[in-house]
Amino acid sequence: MKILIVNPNSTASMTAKIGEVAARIAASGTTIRAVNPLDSPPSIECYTEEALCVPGLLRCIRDGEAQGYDGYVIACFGDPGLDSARELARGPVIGIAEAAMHAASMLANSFSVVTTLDRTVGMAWHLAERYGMQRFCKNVRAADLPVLDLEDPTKNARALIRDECLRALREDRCESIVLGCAGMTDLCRSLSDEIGVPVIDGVAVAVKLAESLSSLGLRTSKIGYWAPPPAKPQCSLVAEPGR
Ligand code: 2AL
Repeated sequence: MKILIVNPNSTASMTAKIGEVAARIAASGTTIRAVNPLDSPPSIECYTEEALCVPGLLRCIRDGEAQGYDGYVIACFGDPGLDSARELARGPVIGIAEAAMHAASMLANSFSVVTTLDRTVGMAWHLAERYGMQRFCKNVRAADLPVLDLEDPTKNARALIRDECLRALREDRCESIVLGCAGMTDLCRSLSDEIGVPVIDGVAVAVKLAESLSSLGLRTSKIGYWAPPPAKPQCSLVAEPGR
């Protein structure tokens, strides 16, 4: 079984961290590879950056199909390009926000999302609505932390996130926490131990979901909504940059 994780931002240290955490939790027969486009924004913190990352992300999925991957994870909390990726892939494609929110709804009666910058709060609410999760989502809170501060040990990211999680438990009365960025993946276990409620990292859940759906022989349906995109002249969705 081969699972390809695509971090759609171009920060290689974050991709490596995501790949290490995923390899630790994957089953022994599963090969994990984590990649990122070279030409996408270094972090994705608004809708424009989401749109800019999608062509590179789709090229990663296209290449994954040529290399015979069984399933894919889109490792960015906005789940950018999720429907398009499903049009290109045979195997399951899982977004980390949809994975985390669904898992949270099965582990607790409610969750709050702890995300990075304030401007991503509305984006996470939009996702909760899209996935039918408003009934479980008590709040979306920003730790006021740029995504790339998660890569900088001097920025005290873990303490800021922990404090926001504790405020969520106190003020929102939520029963679990969803981490709102793929770059938080390495903090999940220790935060869960420290604050005493399930802390859900979408990267881990998405890897296990892609793995289990694929092991059940389940693939993306190709008869309608996620059928392959039609070929159109001068309009290759996945053309190389500059071509
Ligand atoms: C993210 C994420 O997961 N990766 C990234 O670059 N931005 N999400 C976020 N809420 O900031």
